[in-house]
Amino acid sequence: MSTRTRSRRPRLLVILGLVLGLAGTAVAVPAVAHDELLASDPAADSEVAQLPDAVTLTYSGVLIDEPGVNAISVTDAAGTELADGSPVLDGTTVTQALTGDSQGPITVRWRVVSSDGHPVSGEFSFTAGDPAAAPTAPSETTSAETADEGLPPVFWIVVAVVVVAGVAALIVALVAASRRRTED
Ligand SMILES: [Cu+2]
Repeated sequence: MSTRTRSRRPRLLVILGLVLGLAGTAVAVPAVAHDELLASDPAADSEVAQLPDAVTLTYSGVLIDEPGVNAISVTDAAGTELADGSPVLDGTTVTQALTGDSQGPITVRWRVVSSDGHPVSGEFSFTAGDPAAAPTAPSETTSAETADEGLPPVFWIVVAVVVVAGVAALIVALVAASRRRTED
């Protein structure tokens, strides 16, 4: 009978481990919330009379400023790159100078390093001038390059779940081992 009370304690340990693991995940998830794009000029899905001299993106936090980590690509319907030089970072805003006078749908793809050190990325578009005057895209589809390098928040949630599962499996294995020892 004494073995039953002894084996109940490891089981409690497993439950405690799982609860702590899950609590850790719950705490980690809000910390995973990266800075997000709050606004842009031109605004997403807006129409402007002509291609502006620059696009400005405003984020929810002060971005990390290191050479080459922040990148903004601005392309017209033909896929021509309109960004002129490197983006200029000032606290929570990034300004990318533009060149040319492209009309029609303009796509802005951005990748910046969030204040928590994680790369974040996204894209939006606006329309400049006359949509009918948009340059036609080359026949080969270039939409395959939309896969961006930034790790989505889901990745970190999956990592957290895997870590929790690993710890739980370890605890279960240790409990099983100690139980085998008590039964011998
Ligand atoms: Cu983050």
